[in-house]
Amino acid sequence: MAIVGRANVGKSTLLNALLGQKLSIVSAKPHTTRHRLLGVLNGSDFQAALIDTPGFLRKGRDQLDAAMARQLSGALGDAHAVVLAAEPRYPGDVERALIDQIASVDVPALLVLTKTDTIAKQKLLPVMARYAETHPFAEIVPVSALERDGLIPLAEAIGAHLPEQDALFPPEMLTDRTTRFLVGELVREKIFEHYAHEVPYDTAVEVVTFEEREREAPDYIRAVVYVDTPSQKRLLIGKGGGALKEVGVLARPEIEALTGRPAFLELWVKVNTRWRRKAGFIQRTL
Ligand SMILES: Nc1nc2c(ncn2[C@@H]2O[C@H](COP(=O)(O)OP(=O)(O)OP(=O)(O)O)[C@@H](O)[C@H]2O)c(=O)[nH]1
Ligand SMILES: [Mg+2]
Repeated sequence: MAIVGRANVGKSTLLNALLGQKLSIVSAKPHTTRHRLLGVLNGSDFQAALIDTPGFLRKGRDQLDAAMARQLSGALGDAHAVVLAAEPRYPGDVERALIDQIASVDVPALLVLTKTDTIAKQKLLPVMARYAETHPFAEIVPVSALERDGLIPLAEAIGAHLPEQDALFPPEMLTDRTTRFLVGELVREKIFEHYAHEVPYDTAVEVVTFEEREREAPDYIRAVVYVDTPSQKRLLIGKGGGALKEVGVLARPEIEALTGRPAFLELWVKVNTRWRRKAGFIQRTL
């Protein structure tokens, strides 16, 4: 079941809330998620392969945008069912474009109205009514992932609208992504949270070394943070390395929570001019 929607509506937060575990990175800035990411939700009598996707991009400027758009349309094309996530407002052009795509793949679609903690309850009904006119949604479920409100009805709706088939994944499997990838994402999340303007968008992270150690010895992790320009490199590193150090300080406990192991994290910054236009590089880091 692919989770699609406008950028920043809370798709990744929703995936994490449904799984009860942080898997997908989240930030207040749009276009945080660049990849499809599988999260396996095991209900009492169903298993759902939830796919987080990048926010909808109308017109790509470069290869990275194109790759992100492909991740979204690929996930939509493969899905047996779709969750359209939208903020609790009347549908806009992005939602209408996505509804057109959903209608063309002809699979059951749930509408999730996110962030319901941000509006008065009585304002929800007219929004739900307007959406119901745009597409025959199987169900419309209002949710606040932040307050964990509406998640149980949503999980039930997901279970109810999945096609009948055998479970695809062993019950202990949470995702298809490697720990290496998820660690790189956690570093990227901190950069999204803590740097302004284009820096997060011109940043890619690659974990180049991941050495698991014995017992109490911390795992040794080395990640390279790629930026577009020398001035971005200076910004990222900060005075006396302070800014980059802060990224490491924030990312490390989350990495340790993910692996359940102590970690030693070393970050390096490298300039890779115009990497957003380099298909090979994007493929390697996506
Ligand atoms: N108030 C409130 N904020 C939320 C809720 N869910 C998500 N947010 C916030 O919305 C912002 C975007 O959340 P994400 O989960 O990164 O959104 P996304 O749709 O995955 O965004 P992209 O990956 O950029 O497309 C973050 O600042 C979240 O904290 C919610 O239920 N209530
Ligand atoms: Mg996201």
